Order: sequence, then structure tokens, then C-alpha cells
Amino acid sequence: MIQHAHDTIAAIATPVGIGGISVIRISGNDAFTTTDSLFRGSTTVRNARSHTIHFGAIIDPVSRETIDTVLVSVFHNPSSFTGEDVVEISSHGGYFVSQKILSLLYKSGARPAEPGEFTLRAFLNDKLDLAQAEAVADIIHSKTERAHKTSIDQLSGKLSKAVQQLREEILTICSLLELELDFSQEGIELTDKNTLLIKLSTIQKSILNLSSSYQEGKVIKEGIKVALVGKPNAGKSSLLNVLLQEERAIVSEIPGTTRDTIEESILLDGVEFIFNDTAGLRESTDSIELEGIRRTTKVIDTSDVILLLIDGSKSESEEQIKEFHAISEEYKKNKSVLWVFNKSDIKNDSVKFSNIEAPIWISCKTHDGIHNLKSRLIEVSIPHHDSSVTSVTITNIRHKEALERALTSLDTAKTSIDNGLGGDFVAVDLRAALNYLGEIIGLTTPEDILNNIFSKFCIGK
Ligand SMILES: Nc1nc2c(ncn2[C@@H]2O[C@H](COP(=O)(O)OP(=O)(O)OP(=O)(O)O)[C@@H](O)[C@H]2O)c(=O)[nH]1
Ligand SMILES: [Mg+2]
Repeated sequence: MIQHAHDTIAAIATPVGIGGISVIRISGNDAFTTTDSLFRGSTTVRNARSHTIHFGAIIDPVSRETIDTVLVSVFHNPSSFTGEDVVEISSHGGYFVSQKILSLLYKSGARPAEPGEFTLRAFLNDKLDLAQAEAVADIIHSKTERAHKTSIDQLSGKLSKAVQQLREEILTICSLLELELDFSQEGIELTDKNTLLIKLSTIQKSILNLSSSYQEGKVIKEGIKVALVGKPNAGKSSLLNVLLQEERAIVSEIPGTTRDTIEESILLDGVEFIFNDTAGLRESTDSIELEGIRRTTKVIDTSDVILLLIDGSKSESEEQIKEFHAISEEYKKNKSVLWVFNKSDIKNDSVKFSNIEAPIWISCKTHDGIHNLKSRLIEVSIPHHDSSVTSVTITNIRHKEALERALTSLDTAKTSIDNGLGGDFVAVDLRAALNYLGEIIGLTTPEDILNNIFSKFCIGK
């Protein structure tokens, strides 16, 4: 993908379907002439000034038929998104028109753009660094205000600036060490060992702070998955409906009502909470119900929070609780587990619910305790990193891993200094840290990783 980055590419940049307009994007050396072979307006595209819009028609060059009336936006290189000559044709929306125009563009010499290829070109032409290019995809996918804010910050270069500053600090130390090597014959020392160690520790602290913002960043970007788990009739579907404020799932007094898992989300504290209503856990011989129960286990595995829902009106609850204790023990190492007792309106006071950490009582019937439940969900699942130290939040696991590798290299550098090893040893580790940080912004990112990143974009972006 990276080799043939100069030919002319075209793709529809808007979603397929019925809509007011559709935008077809063309980028590359022949973007203007390719468009001119179809466009009839008061000027040709190649004679149009940059950043101007022109009304005209798209004509099939073979049949001479008019396909649509359009607006054509013209951007001359390097002042365009990709840094190349770019044309954006705004046609009428729908399934047919934009596809037809696209196929005519292909016949006139453009080739189909690969996923993310426009953004890849922007990156290769230094319009964006890699972290900013990734932010473009994040903006498109953001569903909440907070997700949007972190991606806009990243697009505007906040993360890139923080990474660049860290690199500069390491580079200064590295250059000093390398300079010292030149004078090693004369026995001149430019750097004091302790000062060096303190400086490296300070840099490490900043990197650590940045990487620990990932926990919050992940939640902001991906949301929180909550599994509603319990015995049949505990009220899982009722709870889902109460949270969504709509009758989404079927509720009935017949145990085993929910067979398949139902996934729906709501916003709490600006974060998306994705709830999964599951089939009630019980012994069963019904093959459909058993499949439902198997799916419940899968949902539990992939959730961030397990909400154990217990019918608080039933006297057999002690036994259930034993079973839930087993689930809780198995998962509480890497997930939050909330114990929730439902049906407080018909609560059975004779039953003792022992050994349970912070039980939450609710009623799906009267809505008692629902507000408290929401607060507890927010409390256990949205981490807050110290944003006073750095206002940058990272949301990408690739960035987190690169930061961690940089930290390890700095650790090795510090050990080398402690052990009295020469500056050349230390410099090698510092260079490694520089490379890892460089991967975040695309300075030192291997080509296969670049390809992988851009292939996950949508076509037309
Ligand atoms: N009194 C009372 N009844 C409730 C409450 N919540 C649910 N119910 C009733 O309990 C029964 C079962 O509710 P569901 O929401 O279908 O239970 P479920 O856990 O989804 O059950 P399955 O899908 O069979 O696993 C229904 O008759 C509900 O009306 C509550 O807070 N109070
Ligand atoms: Mg149900």
C-alpha cells in the first residue's frame, strides 16, 4: 500500500444509503483531469483556483447522459487533506448516483482507494503525524462527548506534543552522553551520574503518568460492558428496561424468558455503559436454553462489570448466593462485581444475606435504589487519573505499549548508570526509548504496523 502512493484514488466518503448528499473524494496527480473527463461546468477543474466550489453536471463520457448535477470542491496540493491535488464531488445521495459517478471515475483512470488510504497519504505527506491520523478514526467512531473530546485533543496534537517533549528531553541527555564519548580520551566528564539519574526518573514519571491515563482513556473510548447475571426470574430483563427507560426486553413471570443475550447502551456520567441482559443461570435440559446459558458465560468473560442480580423476595436465596460467591471469586481479580438485590418492594426479611460486600437493594417495580445503583456503577468502573499532572489522556493500546517499552529502556539505562557502565551503553538504551516514543507519532513505526493501522480505517477516509 505504501509503495504506490502517487496514483489517483477515488472513493465515496459518506455512508451508503438514502441521504441528502453524497461526497466522492478523489486524490492524486491526475485528480483534476480525471474529474474533468466527467464534469461540465462554467470552468474546468484544472483551471479552477484552490479552495473554490463549482456547480456543474456529471456526464457519462460514452453515452453523453447526464448522471447528476453536482458541486465540485477543488483543493490544490499541498493545501489539502492528503497534501495532493484533491477534488470532492458532492452529488445527490442515495444508492445509485454516487456509485455510478465512482464507476465513471474508475473508467477515467482513478483506482479504488484502499481503507484509510486518504489519511495514509496525509500522514506520508506530513499533514498529520501517526497519533493524529489515528485520532481521525477515533473522531469518526466517537459516540460520546468525552470520547469526542479526547480524540479532538489528539487530532490537535496534544499527545504528539507531549511525546515530542519527552523525546527532546531524552535526546538532550543522549547527545550529552555521546559528546562525552568524544572526549573520553581526555577524561572529561560532562554529566554527573546523580543528576543523570534524577533527570531520567523525572522523565519516567511523566511517561508513567501518560501511560496510566490509558485506563480512563479506554473506558472513554470503548465504554463499559456490564453483564446482568442471575437466576431465572431475578428481574434482569426488568432491570435492563428500567435502565433504558423503555420496554426493550420481554419480561414475564415464566422462568427462562430470556434465551439470547440482548445488548443495549446508555450514557452515565458521559460514558457509554453497554448492558447485556442474559439468559438466567440454571440447570436445564432444553437445548435452546442451554445455548443461552453458554452465551451468558461468554458475556461474563468479555464484560468489565458483573452485576449479580438476586431475587430478594425468595427464601432459597442462600444457595444462590453460594453459587454467586463462586462467580465473584473467579472474576473479581480483573472485573468489578456488584451484588444487587431486586424486588425490595416485596423483600423477604426472614432471609439473611450474609458475607456480601456492599449489597445494593433495588426495586424494578418502584424504581427504588436505581439512582444509587447508577452511582455505584460509575464509581466502580470509571477510573480517574491525575489530570493535574498531564491533561493528555491516551486511548490507544498501541500508545500505551510503546510508552511501557520506553519506560523499560529507561530502567535499563538507569541500571547501566548505577553499575558504572560506559556512556555508550547508556546511550543505546536511551536511543531505544527514543525509538519507542517515536513509534507513537510515526517517526520510527515499522511499515507493517503502519499498514495494519490504516487498514482498520473505513474506505473513503
Ligand atoms: N414485585 C416485583 N416484581 C418484579 C421486580 N422486578 C421484576 N419483577 C417480576 O419478576 C418476574 C421476572 O422478571 P424478568 O425481568 O423477566 O426476570 P429475568 O431475570 O429476566 O428472567 P429470565 O429472563 O427468565 O432469566 C416478572 O414477573 C417481573 O414483573 C420488582 O422489583 N418487584
Ligand atoms: Mg429475562
